[in-house]
Amino acid sequence: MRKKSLLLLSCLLWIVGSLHAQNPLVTGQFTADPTARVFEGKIYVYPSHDIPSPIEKLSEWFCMPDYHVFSSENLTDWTDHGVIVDQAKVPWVDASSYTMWAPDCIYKDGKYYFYFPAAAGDPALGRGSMIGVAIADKPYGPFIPQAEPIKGVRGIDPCTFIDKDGQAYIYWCGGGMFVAKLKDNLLELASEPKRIEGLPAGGGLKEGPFLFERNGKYYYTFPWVIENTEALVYCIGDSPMGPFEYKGIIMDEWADGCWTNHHSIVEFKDQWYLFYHHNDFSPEFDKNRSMRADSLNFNADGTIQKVTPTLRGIGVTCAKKEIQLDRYSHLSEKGAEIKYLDRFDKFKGWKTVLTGEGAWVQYNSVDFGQQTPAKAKIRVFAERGVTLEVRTGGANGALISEVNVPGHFDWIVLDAPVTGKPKGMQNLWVGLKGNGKIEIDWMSFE
Ligand code: FUB
Repeated sequence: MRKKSLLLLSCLLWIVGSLHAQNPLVTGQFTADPTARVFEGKIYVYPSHDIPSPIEKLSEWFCMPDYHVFSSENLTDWTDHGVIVDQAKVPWVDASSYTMWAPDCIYKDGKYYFYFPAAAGDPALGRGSMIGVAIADKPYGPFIPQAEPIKGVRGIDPCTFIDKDGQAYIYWCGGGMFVAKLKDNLLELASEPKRIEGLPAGGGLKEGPFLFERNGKYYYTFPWVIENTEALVYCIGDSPMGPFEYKGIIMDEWADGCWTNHHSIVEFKDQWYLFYHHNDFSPEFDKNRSMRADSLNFNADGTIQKVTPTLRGIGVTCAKKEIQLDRYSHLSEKGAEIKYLDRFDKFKGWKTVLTGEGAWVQYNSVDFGQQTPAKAKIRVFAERGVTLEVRTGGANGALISEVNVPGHFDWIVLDAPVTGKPKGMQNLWVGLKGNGKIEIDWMSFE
């Protein structure tokens, strides 16, 4: 049911889709701390917005001026709805602080409530980060900010949750991990802040709480520095306010030194997804991050299966689109590498470099639709002539095209006849026939 509907949408929507598809989900700007919600039958993602700092004070730190919201119907094509809240337009926020860290959004009674942290401009409101609310009639705004932050809350990373009985809760961190009940207006605390009980001891910082409910159990999830960088971990409890019992790791710490991770977990069309972030477009500076998503699965006892981060991510790719093979599902052990297309402009993305016999790349879940394509198109760079084999279903799958690439000294887009009859959803495999070296940007079919 889920695969079928995503499959249909993948080719219908590619013409209007405006943004990148695999991991990271968005290119051309940084997008951190993604909170994904399902509103009006679509996924809406509310990330924070890292920028390279225009002010010296924050040149080595987080610099976050505003929020965009992104939506997708098919998990492949993402629409950027633009800026929804800006530090310069919230009455209580210090407009030069660049402190708009991880946000959240929930729906109640026809309104969308967007929660965001920021430093206040007026010291009378308090020092450090406060949490404000902006309200809209639609998930993409326009959002009208409240005049003042929520009283009684100091901290960052708000997460909100409305239980089946209608009671709303807010979670945040700041000198510990806290929860409080919210009043019906979702703008004021209805109880004193309470420290979350049952969290694991030891390690380093815990932050970024995200709570969701499944089968009557409450999952309290958060990033935690167990050793070196933030792992995503979870606890389970019988009440939204805890106590919770630690259950384990959802995603391991980043091995490459990116210090933060920040996530949300959402069910969409019968599949659960983990949204998180990594510094894909900024490998040398881990405060410029990009949001990603991968599928998340549960065991029969309700525990969460560990998620391995992938580049392929989620969603089906229409065969008519530029298929970015460098966001691969599998890569040969020898002779295959992924590199930036332009190391001075990383938003241009990546290329796959295949060197020597037996080098290949596989990209899963490509939707060929019901009409067999007549030709393949491929953007490549090869100084000497090579031949590529294109197959569906892996190295031993059906050969659908052989692409003879002449030697050349610049990137070219080549056409090659499709001799096989690919239809429906396929895993695409591209490998070198014989020896040689080739760089591939993308391929598509028409
Ligand atoms: O994005 C700024 C901060 O980094 C977030 O608020 C934390 O959760 C961490 O991701």
